[in-house]
Amino acid sequence: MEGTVLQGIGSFYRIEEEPGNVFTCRAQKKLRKVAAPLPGDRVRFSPGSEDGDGWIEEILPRKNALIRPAVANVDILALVIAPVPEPDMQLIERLLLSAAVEQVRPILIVNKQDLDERMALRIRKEYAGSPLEVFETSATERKGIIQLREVLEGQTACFAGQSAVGKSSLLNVLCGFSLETGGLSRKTERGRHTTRRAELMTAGKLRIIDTPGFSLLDVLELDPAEMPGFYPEYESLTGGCRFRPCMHDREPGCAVRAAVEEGRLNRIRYERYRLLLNEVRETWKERYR
Ligand SMILES: Nc1nc2c(ncn2[C@@H]2O[C@H](COP(=O)(O)OP(=O)(O)OP(=O)(O)O)[C@@H](O)[C@H]2O)c(=O)[nH]1
Ligand SMILES: [Mg+2]
Ligand SMILES: [Zn+2]
Repeated sequence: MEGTVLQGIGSFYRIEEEPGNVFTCRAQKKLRKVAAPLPGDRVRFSPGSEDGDGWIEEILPRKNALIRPAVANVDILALVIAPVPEPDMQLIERLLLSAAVEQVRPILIVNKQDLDERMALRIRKEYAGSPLEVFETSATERKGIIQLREVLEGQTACFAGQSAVGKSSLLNVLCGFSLETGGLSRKTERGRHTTRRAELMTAGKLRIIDTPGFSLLDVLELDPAEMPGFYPEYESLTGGCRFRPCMHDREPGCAVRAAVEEGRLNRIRYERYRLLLNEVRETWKERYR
């Protein structure tokens, strides 16, 4: 049989053969050594005689796969931020880059608009000129939900972001799910990691993967030389740079930096780019030393 992996629980996987027909199977060690099945994966499996008895035989070719969150075959990466907990925008920058590398369309959702509307305005300014789409929502006041539903319909979308930004709350409102939601820890002002595992769920025309919030950072393996290509608004100016190729870092006569100096490109986002470029360089060096 063929089906889609909904969720992995230890060495068990829930696989949907067709809507409503779900099997629990294990993955052979041999297979897990090459690549562990991920939510969103299409797999070939033998269902076994009883539920939990079956085996995954093969992972079918992937369209794409993200490392963090670990999901496969997604069309949209919906990154959720909120005024609280305070966003780690460098983390968002890293996720945006990983989406670009895997050809996943990223969108940014600024949730909890009921608490503070200024954050979304600031973010829009920072990403002006980039292809990133920004949405403003409030899960508690059910605002911005219709606009969000419009882009998600017919797509497989993975929701990701720090713990307690409201990913599960948004999905409850969007899809009529009743996922568990949690508050912030009073001491640390951080999320409590309410969602424990990534899970693919369907509601009408929406296919959504809810994921646990993260607070740890992951590195990204990418040839630094490729990085400017993932910033189309920088790439369009590259013809004016003195050096070819130009990483738009410290090179003299860089047209991108000039645009930042003259206020035509956002400085905050540019500084994030340079910081991330340095991270990517470090990782690359360590790997190929
Ligand atoms: N004021 C306000 N609170 C919200 C909103 N959306 C979610 N919350 C609250 O934020 C807290 C965290 O919500 P969750 O939906 O559990 O967050 P999550 O991103 O799924 O968190 P993890 O599963 O831990 O990754 C809960 O107390 C929600 O009630 C919103 O739009 N406005
Ligand atoms: Mg959650
Ligand atoms: Zn340049």
